[in-house]
Amino acid sequence: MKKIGLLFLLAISVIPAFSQYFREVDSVRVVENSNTLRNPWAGGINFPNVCEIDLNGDGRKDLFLYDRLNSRITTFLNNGSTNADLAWDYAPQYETLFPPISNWALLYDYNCDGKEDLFTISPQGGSVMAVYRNDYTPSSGLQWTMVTDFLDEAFSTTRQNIYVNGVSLPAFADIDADGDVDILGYVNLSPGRMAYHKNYSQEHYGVCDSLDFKFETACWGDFSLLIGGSNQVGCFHCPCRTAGPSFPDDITDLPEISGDQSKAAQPDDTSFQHTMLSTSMVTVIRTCSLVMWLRIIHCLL
Ligand SMILES: [Ca+2]
Ligand SMILES: [Ca+2]
Ligand SMILES: [Ca+2]
Repeated sequence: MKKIGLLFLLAISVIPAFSQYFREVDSVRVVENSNTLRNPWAGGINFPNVCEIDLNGDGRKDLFLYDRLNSRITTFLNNGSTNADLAWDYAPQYETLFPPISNWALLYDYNCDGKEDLFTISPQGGSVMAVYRNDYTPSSGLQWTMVTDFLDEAFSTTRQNIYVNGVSLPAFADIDADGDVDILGYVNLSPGRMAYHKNYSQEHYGVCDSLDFKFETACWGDFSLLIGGSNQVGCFHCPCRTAGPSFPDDITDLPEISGDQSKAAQPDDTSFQHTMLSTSMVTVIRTCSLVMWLRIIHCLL
C-alpha cells in the first residue's frame, strides 16, 4: 500500500500544472451611443434605499445605496464636481465596512455629531430595529458601534420595541422641531395610520444625542389611508381608530413642500405605480430623499 501511495505522488509530481487565474478588471471603457459611461462597472440598481454619508471624511456627502432586492450595498464618493452627472465615483472599498443589514437600511445622524448613523432590522429579526453609531475617525476610517439591537420606547406603564417590519420603512425626522430625531412608522395592526414615536432626549437631558422614545400617538397627522389599497387617503380628521389592516411600504421622504417648513408624508406602496403626498403643519428634517434617488439614477445610468 505504501508503494502505491509513493507511485501516486511521483506520478502527480511530473504532471504539468495547468491553473486558471481570474483577475477583476473594472477599467474597461464602456461607450453607449457615443457617450462614455461614468460608472459602467458599479452594477445595477433595482430597489435601493439611498442615503447621504461622508464615507472618507473629506466633508463632502457621499452616497450609500442598499438594494433591497438583492441585499447589496453600493457606495459612491462625491468628487466635488458641480456637474451632477460627473460628481459620483464608484467606491466599492467602503461596501464591506458596514454592519450586517437586513431588509432595509436608513442613515440618520441621531446623536448630532455630524456623522450619519445606521438604522436597520435587528439581527434578532422580527419587528425589532437595531441602531449602529458611526464612529468614523481620520485614523481608523469608517467604523460602527452597535448602540442597541432592540430599540424600544415607553408605552403606557411598560416598554416595547418600536415596531418595524421588513416591508414598511419608518421615517426618521425631527417631527416636533426640538432638535432630536423622532420616528414615524406603523403599528402592528395598522388601521392605515402613522404612528409617532417621540424622542424625549431634549426634554430629559437637554441634548439631542439620546434615543429616549415614547409612543406618542397611533394617529399622527389625523388622517387615515384608504383600507384595501390603492394608496389613497381614506379620510382627513377622521376618528383615531378605524378597522382593517393597511401597510403602505415606505414613508422615508418627508419633503418641505410649500417653503414654510411645513412637511409632508409621502407613503409609497409596492402594489401601485404611484405615490401619495399628505402635507402637515409640523417641522421635520428630511432624511433619504426620493428626489435625490431619482437624480442619482439619472446620473449613474
Ligand atoms: Ca466624502
Ligand atoms: Ca452620528
Ligand atoms: Ca424631536
